[in-house]
Amino acid sequence: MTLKKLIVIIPTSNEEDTIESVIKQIPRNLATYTKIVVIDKSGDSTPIKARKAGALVLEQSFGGLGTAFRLGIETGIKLDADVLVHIDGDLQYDPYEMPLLLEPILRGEADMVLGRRAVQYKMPPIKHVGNKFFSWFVSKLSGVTISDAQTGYRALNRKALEALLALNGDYTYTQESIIIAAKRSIRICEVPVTFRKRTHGRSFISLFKYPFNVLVTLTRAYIRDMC
Ligand SMILES: Nc1nc2c(ncn2[C@@H]2O[C@H](COP(=O)(O)OP(=O)(O)OP(=O)(O)O)[C@@H](O)[C@H]2O)c(=O)[nH]1
Ligand SMILES: [Mg+2]
Repeated sequence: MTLKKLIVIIPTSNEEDTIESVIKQIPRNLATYTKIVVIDKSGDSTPIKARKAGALVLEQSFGGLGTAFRLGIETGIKLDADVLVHIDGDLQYDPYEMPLLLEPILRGEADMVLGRRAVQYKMPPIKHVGNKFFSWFVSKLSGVTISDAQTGYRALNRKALEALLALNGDYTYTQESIIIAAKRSIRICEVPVTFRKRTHGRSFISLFKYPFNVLVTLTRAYIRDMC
């Protein structure tokens, strides 16, 4: 498959220190046409900087990161994407590595490619344990072996985009998107990517809210798909 239209979605919540670098480092030679869309929920200068760097900015008026992801999926479909890449706006993932995520889709071997954080800084132990637990749990629920279910770097073809319109979670999307995709026969694979320490801004993850919200979302998704 040759890539005609690539849409890159970046969710941001107060990422004014990194958003320009993320946008500028996205390779522009991967498709005939590339559009970068920032889904922003910030009170800082992120949207101004994103527009200056050439992105289309959509302001998110309600909800959390799950809502932002879903808005990104709908936008990708509206803009007629062949492939959509979703990358966090805090520069923890490397935009130059985008071809690694596109390759399995372009070779026709996968519909959704997850950037597995293979080369990475040492995560705080609690995050590391949480990541291992939820990756195991998502693998059990989905029937697909996933080693990094919480990644913020992924590529999706049109078939995967349409399947993920079924997403419901408002708080986050990472684990639910894998369960929904697996239940709809979307071919999922993981490729190793680099993951860096956050150097600016703040994580949205709260150690108390996160596991609770994820468990509720996953249980709902599982029950919905079983019925
Ligand atoms: N539009 C939007 N973006 C969000 C929201 N919450 C977080 N983000 C963005 O989503 C991306 C992922 O959030 P992070 O806080 O980095 O989550 P994380 O990478 O799992 O956690 P850290 O490793 O601690 O950074 C970042 O670009 C955030 O700015 C939200 O409610 N709306
Ligand atoms: Mg982050």
